[in-house]
Amino acid sequence: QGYHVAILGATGAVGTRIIEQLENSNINVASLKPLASKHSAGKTVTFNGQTVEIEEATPESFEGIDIVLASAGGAVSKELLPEAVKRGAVCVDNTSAFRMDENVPLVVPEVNADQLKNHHGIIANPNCSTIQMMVALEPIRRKYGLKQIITSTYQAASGSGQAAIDELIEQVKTYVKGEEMSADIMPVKSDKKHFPLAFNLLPQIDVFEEDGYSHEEWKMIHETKKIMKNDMNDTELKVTATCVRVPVVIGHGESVYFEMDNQDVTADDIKELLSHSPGVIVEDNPAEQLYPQPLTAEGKRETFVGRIRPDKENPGAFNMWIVSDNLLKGAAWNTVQIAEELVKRRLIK
Ligand code: 11C
Repeated sequence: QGYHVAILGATGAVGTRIIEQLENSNINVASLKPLASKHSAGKTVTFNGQTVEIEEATPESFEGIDIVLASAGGAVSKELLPEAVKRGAVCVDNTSAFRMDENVPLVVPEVNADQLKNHHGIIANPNCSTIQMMVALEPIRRKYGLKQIITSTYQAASGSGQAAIDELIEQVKTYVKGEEMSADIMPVKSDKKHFPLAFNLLPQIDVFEEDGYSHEEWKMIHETKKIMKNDMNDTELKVTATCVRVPVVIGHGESVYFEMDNQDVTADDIKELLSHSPGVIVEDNPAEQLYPQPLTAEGKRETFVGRIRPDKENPGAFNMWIVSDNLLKGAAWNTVQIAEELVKRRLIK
């Protein structure tokens, strides 16, 4: 008994963490099939102490598979996940390929696990910076209603994958030697120009849209609206974002300004609410210099919040600082957590 699970994109920064999170999940795994491009076929991964060989991903790879956890890029998901669904598998996709499809639930389990029942074979995992903001803000929206969110993000290099981390480390070494840094990957590998991230800030994550917003900013706005709309009875939520890449390896930070419908809420009310909210840890004590940091969030599944304080000018508005491990809650753990929920709710054949 147990589930036959395929990992699509088993060699990447997220794929390797999906395997680790699956080992530490409550899913009974009967077999694990790591899949990747032809280039990685024949390499191995370790799962529950066993060495398992990586196979090249093809449509036939999904015969007999119950669950697919995918993180091999949008184009691969678009091509292969419908093939997996045709063969009876349920897929949790970490890419942006299907997120805005109205037949695809976009799920953060702490927020909208009830949407899983509407799946047609594919469930989308939101963008990392969206996920952590939803975990922290949904309890506030539910209890007090939300009118507006304005966020500025401080996003780690690992959001762009292992090659971006390697480039950042190399730039740091070059800089301290007093030599000129080179850049080929950041901010966006496929874009025209590249700039060093080390000792720098890049206000570009993903490509720019025609309206001047980056695609990462677009995702934060539209994914937030899709996720928070599910059982929403409050007024139309306004969302805007500025996304910045910072020279941090793991852990996205977000400065979030939010306005509630309720104007009588205090900082203590919000701290109390969040300290009992699923997946949230409050680290907020300025007197003790206690606040969330990427280095202390790394390797954890939770979302950390702090610096919770009322805005001085606008009643019902607050500022807050949110940090989470973008590769875990932002990607691998949220993906495996969705699979756990699917199993718990008997939504996998
Ligand atoms: C970044 N948020 O930090 C991106 C990475 O849509 O899943 C995740 C991209 C996505 O670059």
